[in-house]
Amino acid sequence: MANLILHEYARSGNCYKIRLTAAHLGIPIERREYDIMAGETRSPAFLDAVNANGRIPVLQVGDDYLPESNAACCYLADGSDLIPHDRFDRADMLRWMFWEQYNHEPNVATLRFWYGWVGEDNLTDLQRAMLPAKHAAGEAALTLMDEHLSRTPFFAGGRFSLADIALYAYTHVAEGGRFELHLYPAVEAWLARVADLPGHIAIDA
Ligand SMILES: N[C@@H](CCC(=O)N[C@@H](CS)C(=O)NCC(=O)O)C(=O)O
Repeated sequence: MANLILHEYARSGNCYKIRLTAAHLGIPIERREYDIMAGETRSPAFLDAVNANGRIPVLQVGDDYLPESNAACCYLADGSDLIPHDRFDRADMLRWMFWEQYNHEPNVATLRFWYGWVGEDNLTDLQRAMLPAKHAAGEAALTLMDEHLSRTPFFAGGRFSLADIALYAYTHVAEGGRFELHLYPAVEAWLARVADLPGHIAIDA
């Protein structure tokens, strides 16, 4: 495999997904840290060379740059047991990863960021107006996960896959977004199952 560099902000769940995938597969990755609060991913140099979308994570593969956390996880895990070999299960894994980006991350991760990084007193009027809707949408996502996980140990194909990694990243720190995980017992049991797997690593504090 070509030399791998993860352009990241270590406390980001999106960046953690990629490190967790690499840890499970025993793939070494060099890490390059950016201060997103100081706008380091918005500099002309970053926009020009790393990601025109101004965000991390970006997985650098040799001279090529791959933004989007779930795409980077797919690159690393290609051909491994973290991606189901069965055609339907593989598509089902992707279903949960797309769902994570549309229904989960924009609510659960965004509230963690607003409360934990921006600070409640510093939110704009628009962000403050969005709080109830973000909470409701995050709770709906956790409820749907809880219902699914009451019927199956992992998200797709009955076994651990990238879908679990994608969803674990921000769910296990959802309390930072003021979500109450004890309300979702099947989610809590799944979080413990994932954390107990060999190869698991913690997010950077
Ligand atoms: N859909 C993207 C989301 C990337 C994203 O939102 N990155 C955030 C940190 S988690 C970021 O770079 N924020 C800095 C900024 O927007 O300036 C992914 O999954 O990688």
